[in-house]
Amino acid sequence: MAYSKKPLVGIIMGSSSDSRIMQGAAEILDEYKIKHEDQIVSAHRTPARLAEYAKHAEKMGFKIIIAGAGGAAHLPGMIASHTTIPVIGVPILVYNDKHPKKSDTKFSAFGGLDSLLSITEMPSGSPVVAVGINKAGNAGIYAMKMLANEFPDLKNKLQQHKSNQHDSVVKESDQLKKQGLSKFTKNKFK
Ligand code: C2R
Repeated sequence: MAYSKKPLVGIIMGSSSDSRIMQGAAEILDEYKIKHEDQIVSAHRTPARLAEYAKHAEKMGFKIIIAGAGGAAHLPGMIASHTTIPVIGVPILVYNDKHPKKSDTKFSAFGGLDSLLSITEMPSGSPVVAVGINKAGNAGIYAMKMLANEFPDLKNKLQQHKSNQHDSVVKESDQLKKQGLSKFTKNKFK
């Protein structure tokens, strides 16, 4: 069962290169049948479109916006300045393979800390929450938690998610105990 006919969550990202990370949020929402709409919007590259997107998000009635961006990650903060919809920021460790020959420019020089700080260090009065660097899946889970206030069935699903996590840790611990650390590690990471 889907929770609504219309999307409840808007997922945006600064560039197509972020899609490999941001799909982690979509995976979780899809698993729990929460509809989302996905777009590329950049505060830097498409500033007018950013303002239009905020209006679109309000019109669509999105409950949450998940915004991922790397480097000078102004997208989450700027979208938050255009709307009252809560924004969850996903700091992205820039991996730019558009210039494969310049291997030293592939990764952000600051390892994602640049994006994290750009997202979290908002001025007083304009908050954006953020998950860890590249942790788009956590943004999906957090969005579910917020939606569970409105859709009680999602609370049960979150409970189930927690209990699955618990069971998988216990299962691995049993294997580790049985096989011993060396054998377990060789098998797990072969
Ligand atoms: P390219 O791979 O397209 O060069 O983008 C994107 O999120 C991406 O991680 C490199 C990085 O630039 C980021 N970007 C932003 C914004 N727009 C694009 N941080 C923004 O408006 O905040």
